[in-house]
Amino acid sequence: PQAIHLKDYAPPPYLIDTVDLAFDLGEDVTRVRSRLAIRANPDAASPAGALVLDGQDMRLVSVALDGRTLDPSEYSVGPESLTIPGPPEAFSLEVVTELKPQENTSLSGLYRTSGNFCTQCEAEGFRKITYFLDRPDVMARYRTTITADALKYPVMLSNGNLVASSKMEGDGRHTVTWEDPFAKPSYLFALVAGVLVHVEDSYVTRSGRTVTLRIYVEPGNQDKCGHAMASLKKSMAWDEEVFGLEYDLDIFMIVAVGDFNMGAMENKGLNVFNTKYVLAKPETATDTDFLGVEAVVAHEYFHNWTGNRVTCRDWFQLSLKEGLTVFRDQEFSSDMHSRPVKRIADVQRLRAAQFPEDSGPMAHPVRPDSYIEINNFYTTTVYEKGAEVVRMIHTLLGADGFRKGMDLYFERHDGQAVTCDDFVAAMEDAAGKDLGQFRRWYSQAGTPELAVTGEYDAAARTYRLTVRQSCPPTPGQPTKLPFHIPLALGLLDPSGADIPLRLAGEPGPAGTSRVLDVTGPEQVFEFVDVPRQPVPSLLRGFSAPVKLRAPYTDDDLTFLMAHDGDAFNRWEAGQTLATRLLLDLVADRAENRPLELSPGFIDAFSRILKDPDLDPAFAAQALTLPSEGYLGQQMPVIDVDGIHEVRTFARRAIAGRLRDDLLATYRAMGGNEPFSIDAAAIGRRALKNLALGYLMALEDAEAVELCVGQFHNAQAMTDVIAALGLLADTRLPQRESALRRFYDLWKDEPLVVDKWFSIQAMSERPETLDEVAALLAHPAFEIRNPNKVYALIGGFAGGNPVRFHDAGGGGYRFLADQVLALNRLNPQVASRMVKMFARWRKYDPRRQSLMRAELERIVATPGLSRDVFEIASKSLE
Ligand code: B3K
Ligand code: ZN
Repeated sequence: PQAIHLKDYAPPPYLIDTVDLAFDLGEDVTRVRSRLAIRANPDAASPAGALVLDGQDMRLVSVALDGRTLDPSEYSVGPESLTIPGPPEAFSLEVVTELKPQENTSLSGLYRTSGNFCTQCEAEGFRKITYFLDRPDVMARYRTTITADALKYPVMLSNGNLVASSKMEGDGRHTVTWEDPFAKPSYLFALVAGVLVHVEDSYVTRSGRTVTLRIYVEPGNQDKCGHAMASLKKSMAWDEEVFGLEYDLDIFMIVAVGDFNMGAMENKGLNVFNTKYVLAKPETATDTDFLGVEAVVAHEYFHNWTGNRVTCRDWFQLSLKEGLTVFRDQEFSSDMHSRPVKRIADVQRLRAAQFPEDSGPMAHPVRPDSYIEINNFYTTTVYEKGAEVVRMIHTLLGADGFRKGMDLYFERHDGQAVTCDDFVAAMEDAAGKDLGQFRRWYSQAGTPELAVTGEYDAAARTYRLTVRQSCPPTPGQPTKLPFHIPLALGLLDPSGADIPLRLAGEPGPAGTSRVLDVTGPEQVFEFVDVPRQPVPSLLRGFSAPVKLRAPYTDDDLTFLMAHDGDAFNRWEAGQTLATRLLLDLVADRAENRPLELSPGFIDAFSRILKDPDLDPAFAAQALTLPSEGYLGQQMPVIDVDGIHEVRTFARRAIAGRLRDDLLATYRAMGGNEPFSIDAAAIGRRALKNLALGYLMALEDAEAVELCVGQFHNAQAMTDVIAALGLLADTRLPQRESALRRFYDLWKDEPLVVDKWFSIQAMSERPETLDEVAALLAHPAFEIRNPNKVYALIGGFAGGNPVRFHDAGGGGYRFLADQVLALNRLNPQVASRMVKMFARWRKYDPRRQSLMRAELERIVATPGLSRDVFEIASKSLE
C-alpha cells in the first residue's frame, strides 16, 4: 500500500456542481443511478485531462456522457477507479452501479443494520455507492430519490428537505425525493431506509424560524430518546448564544442504528448515530452514558457549522473540523455542568490515550503529513490534542478575541473547503495576535515537556521562574523547534492566598492568575514585590497539553491540594503526589521492601472526604488514584504486575484507615431522592460509588452486603453497574448469581448486554481470558457488531492491563486472532483493536518479544487491509 502525502495536494482537476441520485433499494441488488454536472476546474494547476473517478466494491452497469451511452472501450475501470479520457470542458455524466449492501460488513458505504439500510460515507465511503470525485474539496448540491418496498422500508430519508413523495405503486413500492440546498462534500451524504419510528419536537431559532427535530429509532426505543432530544435543543440554543450560529435547514434528523463503527456522523441534516449515543433512560444508561449522549449530540450538531458549512480541503486538515468541534462540545458540557469537573475528565482522557499515542510509533502531528489509510487518523491526537490546540488559541486570544476570530472565519470561508492554516489566520487577523510560532502545534508531533524551577530572593522580594521546554523525537521528526506555550499560573502565599502578580518592568500587578507566553527553549520570568516565599501553582486549568516537571516537595503538593484557588490544580496536586507515592511503592515491591502508604497522604484523602463544602463530583475525582495505565506511562519499563499490586494495596490501605468515613460518605450520598440527571445528582452517585469501591477493597461482610444490596435494589443503572463491576472482581458466591440475574433481566437490551460483556472482560481475576474467549461463543456476542467487539475484546485488551499483559502471552495471542478475524469483516474495527499492540516497546523483554511475534504474524498474513497493515507495520518500525 502507498502512502499519501500532504505536500502532494493539488486542487481537483474537475468540479461537480450538482448530483442527482436515484436509489432502487432491493433485497438482493441495489441499483444506483447518478447524474453529475461536471466541469473543468478553472483553478486547477494543469489542464484537466482524463477524468478519474473513485469507486470500489461495485458493479458498473453503464456510463453515459451528455446523454450518449458510452461503449466500454471509451472508458476504463480499475479496482478503485473509473477513467474517462479527455471529456469535454463541461458535461453531464450518468453512471449506473449495482451494490450488495447486505454483504457489506465494513459498515462503510451503504450497508444493512437490523434489516434497515444505512450509509456511512466519511471518510471515503461514498465511492462504494457510486463513482465520484470522493474528496472533501469537491462540493456539490445533492438531490436524492429513493425507491423501495413500502412495507419493508416505510421510512426513507436523505439530506436536506423532503420535496416529493409518492404513494405505494401497484408493485408495492414507493418513492421519495430529498433535496439539500447547501453544497457539501460527498462524505456528508447520507441515506437511511427501513422500519423506524420517531419522536418529534421543534425549535424556534433566534431569528424566528421553526425547525422540526426528529429522532428516528427502531420500534420500542421511543422511550429512550428524551435525553438526546433535550440535549439537541440545548446545543442549538448554546451555539446561538455563544457563537451566534443558527441552524440552517427546516428539519434536523437523528437516526440511531445498532451497527456503527464510531460514535456518530454529522451528515448534513441527517445525523446517523450509534444507538449508544442516543438511547438513554435511568434504568438502562449510566451517568457516563447520559453525559456521552449529551456531548455527542452536541458535537454532531456543532459540526453543522464547523465541518459542514466550512469543511476541510483535504483529509490532512481533519483537525480543522474535529479539534474545533471537540473544543466546542467540551465548552458546551462545561457550561451545562461543572467546568473543573469537565476539565479534569478531559485531561484524564487526553493523558490516558493521547499522551501514549504521541510517544509511540503512531505519533503524528495534529495535521498529519502522510497516511496510508485515512480512517486510521481519526485519532485522539487529531480530536483531543486538536481541541487542546484550539483551547490554547482561546486562552491566548481571550473569549472575545476568539469569538471575533470565529466570526471572521465564517465570514471568509462559509461554503468553502479550507485548511487549518486558514483557521489560524482568521484568529490571528481578527485578534491582531501573531500566531506564527504557534502554528508548530499543527506540524510537530510529540508531547512537549516543561521543566519549571523557582528561586525566591527574600532581600530583593523577587521570585524568578525559569522555564525550559523540550520535546522528544517522534517518527520522522528527530528534532523539534520550540512551541508557543501559554503557561497559566498563580503564586500562593503561605496562607494559601494568591499573590498579586507583577513581572519586572510592569507598572502594576495584573491579576493573581495570568498567562505567560513561553516561546523559547529557556526563559526566565521575574516577579517583583513578592513578600514571602511562594508556592507556584503552574499550568492552571492545564493551559497547554504538556508534561510539567517541577521540583515540588510532598508538603508543597499537600499544600496545593488544600489551598490552590484553581480547582484543576488542586486535583492535579493530589494526583502528582499519589503518582509519586505509588511509583515509590512499585520500586519498593520490586526490591522486596515492605509496602507502606504515607499516613500524610491518607490524611489528605480524609480531609477531602470530610470536607462538607466540596462538590461531590470533584471529591470523587480527587479521591480516585491515578489509573494503572497512567502510572505505567511514568515508568521507563512498565511493571504491569507491580503497578496492579501496589494500587490494590494502596486502595486497601486507604479503605482500612478511612473505613468509617467511607461508610458515612456512602450513606450521606445514598439518599432516596428520585432520579435526576443534573450535575449535583451525578456527583452524589459518583462519590457514593467511589466510597463503595474503596469499601469493597476490604471485602468485609458489611461492604459485601452493601454492594449486593445496591446491585439488587438500585433503580439507576449507574448504581447497578458500579456494584456489579465490583462483584465481578471478586471470588464471592454472589458474583455468578449477580451476573446471571443481570443478563436475564437485560438480554433484550443490546446496549445493556454490552455492559455485561465489558464488566466480565475487565475483571482482574486470573480466569478472565478464558471467560472472555468463551464469551465469543455466547449467543449475544456478534463479531459483526462493533459495539460488541469494543465491549468484549476492547474491554479486555484496553481496559484490563493486568490480564491482557499476562506474562504467559495468552492475551496477546487472543487479540491477534481477533484482529485477523475482524480484518476480513471490518478493517476499521480491526485496526482499532490492533492499536492495542502499538506500545509494545514499553514492556519488559519477555512481553516485548511476545507482542512483537503477534504483530509479525499479523503483518505476514495475506489479504491484510490497508487499515491493519498501516498500524501493524508502523508499530514494528
Ligand atoms: N466525523 C465522524 C467520524 C467519521 C469517522 C470515519 N472513519 C464523527 C465525528 O467526529 O463527529
Ligand atoms: Zn466530529
